[in-house]
Amino acid sequence: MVNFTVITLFPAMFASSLAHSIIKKAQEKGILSLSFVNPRDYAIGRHRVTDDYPYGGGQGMVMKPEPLVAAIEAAKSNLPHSEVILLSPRGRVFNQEWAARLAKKEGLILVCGRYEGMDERVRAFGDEELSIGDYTLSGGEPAASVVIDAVTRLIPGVLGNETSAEEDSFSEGVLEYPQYTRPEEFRGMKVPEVLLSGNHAEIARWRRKQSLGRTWLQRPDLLQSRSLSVTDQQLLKEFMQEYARKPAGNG
Ligand code: 4FV
Repeated sequence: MVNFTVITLFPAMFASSLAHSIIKKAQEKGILSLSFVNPRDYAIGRHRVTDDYPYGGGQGMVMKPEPLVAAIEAAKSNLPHSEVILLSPRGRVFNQEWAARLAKKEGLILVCGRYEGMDERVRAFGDEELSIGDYTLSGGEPAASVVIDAVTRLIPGVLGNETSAEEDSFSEGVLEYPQYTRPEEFRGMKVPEVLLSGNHAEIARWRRKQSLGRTWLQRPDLLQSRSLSVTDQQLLKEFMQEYARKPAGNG
């Protein structure tokens, strides 16, 4: 069971994105819980402000530390062993391995920034800082949805047999093999013969070769960070030779 608590000024943003598909089913199965804490409920004063001008001047506004930290502490009081994750472009970039680690946690508190970001002192109340990529969002909420989706898929009991996390891209550090379904021919493009052969050993071999080959073509960085078995090296060599023989333009 994973309990997500999202600290956000805009809980309504999650209403639609998390009310469908596997997230909804996981909640119904009691494998996942989702709750929201709004820093505005911890803001003081008539206007309950949660942001203010940056010391030292500059564009935009900064999220005030008091409402944010009060919200984090309220969330922790419900689930003391929770891990507090600050969503920000300064964090380490999220990946499948990190998602798998978080799927084993009991409690995850996701803190969403807004405006130009959070007061630096809020970082003292975070366990980790997570970025979903090197670009700037208008708020941490989309990043929180990404984390919740990627982690939920890896919680045991969430995915039925129609999809298995083991075969996910990146679950093994390589890209997924190409997938095909009916019709056998579409706009002159045929399904590879081997997939129609029923020869499961040949199909598995073709799929492994495609995964390695496409990783070599599209994400060579993923191959650099791992050593390949002799079989995989042979399959990749075969893919490279076939690829080199292909007339340019139909990769
Ligand atoms: C972000 C990211 C991100 C920065 C300022 C929200 C924005 C605003 N979060 N991965 N990339 N956050 O751009 O996680 O507060």
